Amino acid sequence: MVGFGAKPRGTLQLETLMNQVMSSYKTGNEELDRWIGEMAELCRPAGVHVCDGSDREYGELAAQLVREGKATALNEAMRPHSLWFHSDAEDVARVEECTFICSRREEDAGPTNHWVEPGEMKRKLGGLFSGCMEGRTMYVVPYCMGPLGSPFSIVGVEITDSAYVVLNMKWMTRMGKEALKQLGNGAFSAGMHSVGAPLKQGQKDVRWPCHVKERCIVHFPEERSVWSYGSGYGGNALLGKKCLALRLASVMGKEEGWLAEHMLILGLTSPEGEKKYIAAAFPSACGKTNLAMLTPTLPGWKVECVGDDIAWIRVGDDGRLWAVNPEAGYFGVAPGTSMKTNPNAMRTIAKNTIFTNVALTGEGDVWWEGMDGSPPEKMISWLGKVWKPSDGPAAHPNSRFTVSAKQNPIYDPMANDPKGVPLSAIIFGGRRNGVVPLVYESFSWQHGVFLGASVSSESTAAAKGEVGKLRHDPFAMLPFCGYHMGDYFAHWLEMGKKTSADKLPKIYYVNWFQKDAEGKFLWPGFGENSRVLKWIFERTSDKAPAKKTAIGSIPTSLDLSGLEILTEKLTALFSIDREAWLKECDEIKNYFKVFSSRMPSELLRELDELIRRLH
Ligand code: SAT
Ligand code: MN
Repeated sequence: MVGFGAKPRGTLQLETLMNQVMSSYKTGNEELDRWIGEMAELCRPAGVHVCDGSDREYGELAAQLVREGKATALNEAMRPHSLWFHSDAEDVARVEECTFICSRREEDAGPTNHWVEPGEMKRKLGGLFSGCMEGRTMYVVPYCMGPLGSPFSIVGVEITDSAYVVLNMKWMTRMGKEALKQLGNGAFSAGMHSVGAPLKQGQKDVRWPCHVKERCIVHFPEERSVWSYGSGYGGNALLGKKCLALRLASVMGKEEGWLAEHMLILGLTSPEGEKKYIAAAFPSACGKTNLAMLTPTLPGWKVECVGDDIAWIRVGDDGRLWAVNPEAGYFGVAPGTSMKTNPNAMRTIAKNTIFTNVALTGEGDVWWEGMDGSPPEKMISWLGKVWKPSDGPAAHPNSRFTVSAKQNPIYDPMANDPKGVPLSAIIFGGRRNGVVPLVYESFSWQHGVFLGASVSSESTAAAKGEVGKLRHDPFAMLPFCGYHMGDYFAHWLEMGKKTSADKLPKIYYVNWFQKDAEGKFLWPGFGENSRVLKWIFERTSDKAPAKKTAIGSIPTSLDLSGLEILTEKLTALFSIDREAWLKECDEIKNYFKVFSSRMPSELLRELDELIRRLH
């Protein structure tokens, strides 16, 4: 790889570029060439750069950002080939209030999405994007979500005026030439992105250009397109991730009979060498990356990582559910990541990593709250100022690392297999300080779908707004479902009818986050979660004991060898407080009313059954 000191290739001037795009430059796809020309005309960039995805291109763009003062190259000896960015203080998370699903009919977006009539939204976007790239380079980023060569993969093209986005897309997707080859002359999902900060002649650029006042992330599900304006933050700007691989893909999945889910995928191998795959859905910043890369404390058990955020799930020829991770990298939350909590993540991010909004140490390395060791004496906080303890956290709570999955020491050997991996279990979970026990198993697929639909979790820093507030987040998909959530529940029920019950993965609910009266966590979590995974693993072949309770089946014994935990803590972890659960049921009942006539009656019946069992 070329070092960050390398000379950048000059970007072409508009005219040369337009000529090139229109006549000589061919991406190999006629519709794409036409679209690039049309967008260049609309956005009026100073140049166009079609990305090839090479290491050389990455090195040149990185060097350019360093020269412009937009990125800091980290200490080459401590964190080779890595970059530090810190954003505009207002542009640090997803913005759900400015995220829209503009389906033709309002009812198709459903009550949990923001909707604007597509024509009206397009007029607004036309205004926002007109001339929005003046003085900047327009990058064309072809990318593939899913393994190259797989018929199930989806090719997208993101047009962006952010070189930071290009660098992130390199690690998060299969990007550039390979994606164009996969595309051929086929159809692609179009994603337009601009930070919304045109540069007038002679004007000096800012470090993190954005236009937060006019931020909007807009999806047109019928056209499979996305328009994102005003933000450079990952979830808003890396359009292959939440926008395409979840919001648009969920719509495609509904139409074509598959699922696009906010789930990690892990492979779990027993001491006897038997391997099973598990997918798990948790809301953002609730530990998906940690679970996906877990180091078991139970001897002989091994976890390997297929993905940490998104799963596409289909019924395979054998009738089992097969899952693919459409991404190629991790966009993980940094704070709390350490050699103790997630050594595999720490090893993964040892080099070739982009850090955003963490703190920068005096030695030119990175730091965040919850990292090993005490804070370094000298640090620049994520705000770009010399840090003092009285300033609050040195790293933003939603600060992130971006890194290729290939660097993960426990990258699963099947992670690139076009078929995916067969699922034995699906887990749902949220961040709940009480009520929900450590783990329980659903009685059936339909009951499992009810569990997914009833997920509630405390809000985190991954989205703008208050942190720690309990909200319903069905299937951890509330911010990511591209259509009516009632129809989504029905689609999950339908998926269960596509195959026989014995082929379906078993469904579980876990809660690592219960607290005692003093606010301390009852369960140690992290590597100790392997004890719960072992129980699930053995349950899927009917080898572990369980007892039926009103809410589901719970373990009668959990492997606690080598773990010191007080009996009263264990009792609390599995206690089912009838009154609290009846209150929970009231909550769920109220919430389900939001979906009115599109709420599947099966799930209402599941709720009635649960109430009956609790009584
Ligand atoms: O910001 S992202 O949407 O990319 C990550 C997350 O919130 O899950
Ligand atoms: Mn996520």
